[in-house]
Amino acid sequence: MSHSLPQLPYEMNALEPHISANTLSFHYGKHHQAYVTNLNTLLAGHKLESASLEEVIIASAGKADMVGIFNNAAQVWNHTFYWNCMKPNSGGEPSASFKAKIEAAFGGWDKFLAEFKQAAVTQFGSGWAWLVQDSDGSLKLLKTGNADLPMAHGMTALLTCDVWEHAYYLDFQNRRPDYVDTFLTHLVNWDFVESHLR
Ligand code: MN3
Repeated sequence: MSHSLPQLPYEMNALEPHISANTLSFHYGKHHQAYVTNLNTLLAGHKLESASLEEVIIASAGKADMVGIFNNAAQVWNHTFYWNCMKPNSGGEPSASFKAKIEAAFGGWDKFLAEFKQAAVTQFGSGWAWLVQDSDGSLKLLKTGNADLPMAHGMTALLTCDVWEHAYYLDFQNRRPDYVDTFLTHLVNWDFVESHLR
């Protein structure tokens, strides 16, 4: 099967004034598209050519001869997940039951926000910050470098924030902490996040 760029779940300007249409036009239209194009090129004639995206990610994770396939497949998945982790006119909180789970796991809602921000800001270089559910059901924070993602470590992704510079540089320049604050305060789609709880 050939992989394709999923439709953005909102208009290109829908996240303004927080994330501009200019950022999304490059981030979705150029970067995400390039990962899809590169993946299809790398998989042409490959034994994983007809595998699903998740199957490609799991089969290539940690394999020295499939680094390029893993990086592009994981970035295709990560970006689709990231777009869906946001919605226009957000900025609320999760459902009472999900919020209670987060408060129990992290010692309070504000403590969770602070720890998520800390993970996102301290990921050195390019990568991702995540709220995940581990195999024992517990909620944890994770930061990963480059394309790495929770499913390669047996964890379920609930929420992610892209901290590659291409995600925020046009709108926030070097101010990654302001981008992460804005993401948490105005953009997270908590219904989507909660829908991945097992
Ligand atoms: Mn990105």
